[in-house]
Amino acid sequence: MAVTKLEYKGKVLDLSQPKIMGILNVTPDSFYDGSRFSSVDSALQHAKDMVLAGASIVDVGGESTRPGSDPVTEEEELRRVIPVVQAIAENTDVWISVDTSSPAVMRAALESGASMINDVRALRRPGAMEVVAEYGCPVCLQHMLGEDPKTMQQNIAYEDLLGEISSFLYERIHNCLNTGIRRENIIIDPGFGFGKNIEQNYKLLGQLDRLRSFALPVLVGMSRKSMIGDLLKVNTENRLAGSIAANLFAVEKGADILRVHDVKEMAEALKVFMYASKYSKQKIKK
Ligand code: 7PJ
Repeated sequence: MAVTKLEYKGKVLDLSQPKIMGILNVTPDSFYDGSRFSSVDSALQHAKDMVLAGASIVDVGGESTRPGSDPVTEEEELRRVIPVVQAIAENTDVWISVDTSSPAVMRAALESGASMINDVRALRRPGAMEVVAEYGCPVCLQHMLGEDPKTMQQNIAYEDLLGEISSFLYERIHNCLNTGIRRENIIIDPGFGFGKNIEQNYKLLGQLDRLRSFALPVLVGMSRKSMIGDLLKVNTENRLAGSIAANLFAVEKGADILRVHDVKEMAEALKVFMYASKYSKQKIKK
């Protein structure tokens, strides 16, 4: 049976229609200024703005995973992320996701009101899988070639891109189930830009429907990434139209959650796209 909703502590996230996850970076070094907030008040305000604009999920991240970035200490990540999660949980009803690979940050975030863990390393850090199993929360498992954003763009080679991404996700899902994480709580993400060059990113997008065989919700993160910028030859400020096009294409191919910086524009584009698809003979398959 396909998973079409997420549930945690009485909160439900309906995935019968695609949903928008707004990016909230609490890092000093994210690649796009428009998603970066340094005070708790401004971060909370941006979260509220994204909810009003149509975000169903806010994804709070305190560690930059841009290619080549340096890791932050766990203490620093906790200091950046937890007050923001607390503030959002106290002041809104939105589904809060935390973009982290650290078991300590996961635990503290879940204690502070987060509803979901988003891990670009797919719970590979020792202890991470156990924390998610213990709390029984939803988790997004993302594919990344290797385990380190500092080196993931080196030696990019696949014999069978979609096959290798699927095998990786299959292995992580299997491990999660063995650790006590329920299948209903698993979301998968092929990890655009995480150890993939431009052609590989577009091949992945073009064949995204192959991930449907998992019958699990699919999350995609392409917003303002280099796969858009390199094709259009534009800097991060000028990647909105391209990002929207890529995300709508992903919806057509079965994406359930769109992780984006520009919530209002994405929500409007998605609304028009979904409205037209009501009349299409070829339904967006779930
Ligand atoms: C992703 C992410 C993504 C998921 C980032 C950026 C880099 N989490 N965190 N999927 N990307 N699940 O936003 O450019 O693609 S950070």
